[in-house]
Amino acid sequence: MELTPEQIAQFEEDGYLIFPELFSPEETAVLKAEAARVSQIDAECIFREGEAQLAKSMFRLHEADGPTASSAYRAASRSPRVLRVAQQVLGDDALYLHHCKVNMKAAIEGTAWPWHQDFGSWRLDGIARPDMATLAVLLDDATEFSGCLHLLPGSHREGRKDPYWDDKTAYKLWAVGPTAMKDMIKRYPDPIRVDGKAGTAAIFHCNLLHASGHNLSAQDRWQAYFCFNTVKNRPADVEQPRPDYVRSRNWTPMETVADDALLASVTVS
Ligand SMILES: O=C(O)CCC(=O)C(=O)O
Repeated sequence: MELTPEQIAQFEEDGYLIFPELFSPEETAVLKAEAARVSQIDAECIFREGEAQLAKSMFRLHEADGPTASSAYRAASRSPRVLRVAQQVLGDDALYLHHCKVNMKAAIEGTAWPWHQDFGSWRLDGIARPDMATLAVLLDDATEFSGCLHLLPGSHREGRKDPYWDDKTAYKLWAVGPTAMKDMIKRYPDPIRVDGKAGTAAIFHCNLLHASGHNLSAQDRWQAYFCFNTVKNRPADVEQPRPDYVRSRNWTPMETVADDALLASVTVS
């Protein structure tokens, strides 16, 4: 999938692009069913929340091996609609996935992600430059009520903000505190919602501020995330590196597959 020069300029200006219904209902149903299958597995790379211990975040679905491996996610991550888009916004064809995950915000119970920049965590993985972007795919219709993602347009241009360690959430992360966030929200256009039909996707820069609220609705809100880095920006050694499922050491440049590979994966898996 080729972006126009205007779309690339818009990514540089706003820090994101949105693609309504990038994946068809059939493709999205495959990704959703695969996420449901994987969520039943007991694995170190699946984080759970609440009394019912519902899956909140599951990692490493894109690799060919490991307990959470899924041929559908592997195909999706290499699809021209995912990998080729990431190559163009990052201006580099040699990319790998720092990680791939599915965030599952259960109806009524699924909790918030505070305002943060992904590079707040990824820098600590030993990555030198913010030459990274994430492509998110809605696996359910998403609304403000169900806790859709919000992006603060243009906020990536200020670079990284000093984060604090937020351990109040089910999946703990480096977040940006209230003082900096109030200041940023006042100075930038209103946050935009990544909402709409399942299959809709957004790609956003790793310094773009984003957050999402509690799922108050009766519908689950699941989303897949493909977090790309350039091979030449791969992490340097750090003390006590995070596990491979979140800080991948598979730095082989990814190759695109046929655009219908995701649906074909169902028949071969
Ligand atoms: O899934 C969400 O609502 C937000 C997830 C997110 O921002 C993250 O995992 O970094």
